[in-house]
Amino acid sequence: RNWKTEKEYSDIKFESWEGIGKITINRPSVYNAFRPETVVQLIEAFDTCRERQDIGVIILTGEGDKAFCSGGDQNVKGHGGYIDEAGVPRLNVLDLHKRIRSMPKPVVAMVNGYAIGGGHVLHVVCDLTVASDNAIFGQSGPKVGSFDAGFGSSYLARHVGQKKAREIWFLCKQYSAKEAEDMGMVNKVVPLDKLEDETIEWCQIMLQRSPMALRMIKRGLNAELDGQTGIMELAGDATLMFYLMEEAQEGRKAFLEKRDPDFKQFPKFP
Ligand code: 2NE
Repeated sequence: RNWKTEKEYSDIKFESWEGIGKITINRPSVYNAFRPETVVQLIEAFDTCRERQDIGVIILTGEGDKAFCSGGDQNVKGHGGYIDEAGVPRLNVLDLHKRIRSMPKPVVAMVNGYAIGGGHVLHVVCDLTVASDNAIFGQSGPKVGSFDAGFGSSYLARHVGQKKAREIWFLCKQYSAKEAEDMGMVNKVVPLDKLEDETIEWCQIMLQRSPMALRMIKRGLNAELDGQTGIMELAGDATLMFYLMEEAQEGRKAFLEKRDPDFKQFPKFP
């Protein structure tokens, strides 16, 4: 595949090919742990994918065959968060979770090794997870002085159920890709050398589907869980669809033409 580099970054790779955006955490020496700068770069790449008309689905993965992501970089963990280059403590990965959640296009985690701690949370917040058979899943927060009681817990419980979610967090055990698939938090497990092919195939199928239909399904599934924020995003897309209708155009036209709008011409569906 002829992946085109979209932009050069220090901590990530951002590429695209035939409608697919591929974002790779590129810090293999620390098992693709993220520091604040990594997260800033991930957010920029995801924001670009959101804006780009020619990108319909996004893959998130890690460089190499050892790790998808091992969570926050323990080398820069300080008081109050992960310390950025300016010395400011941050937990900006939560902003990335929100971006992935809000992304009106499918996001697929292509898990190529360890998905541990905050790396596990990243695969949890993606819409789909395709994993290689050497992938290992687990939480480590309560072992290393951290936790994610947000999407990393509550949304995880929607995947695997409350008992399993509590087990994953309380015990911090590691689970094989097969166990993760059996629990319902992984969609498909394939041999490592087939991982990208399989993920691309899933992406290509989704690219053939109606983008608006996929968007509305994601919004609806999120809205059930995300309270007022979820309803707001679903409602925002309802407004988008309304703006595409003649009925909404009539209101705008009438205002600009300084006349009363004629909404009687539009059907009142049962
Ligand atoms: C991932 C795991 C289980 C792999 O174990 P193993 O034995 O196969 O490899 P090893 O030797 O531990 O790791 C390989 C290299 O990667 C570095 C290691 O220090 C090691 O470096 P060298 O000794 O070769 O120089 N490395 C791995 N993970 C790292 C990390 N997160 N930060 C910095 N360097 C890392 C094993 O490595 C592991 O358990 N890693 C730590 C996982 C972890 O605790 N992550 C943070 C959890 S908290 C979090 O992510 C978080 C959150 O809970 C809430 C919000 C935001 C973030």
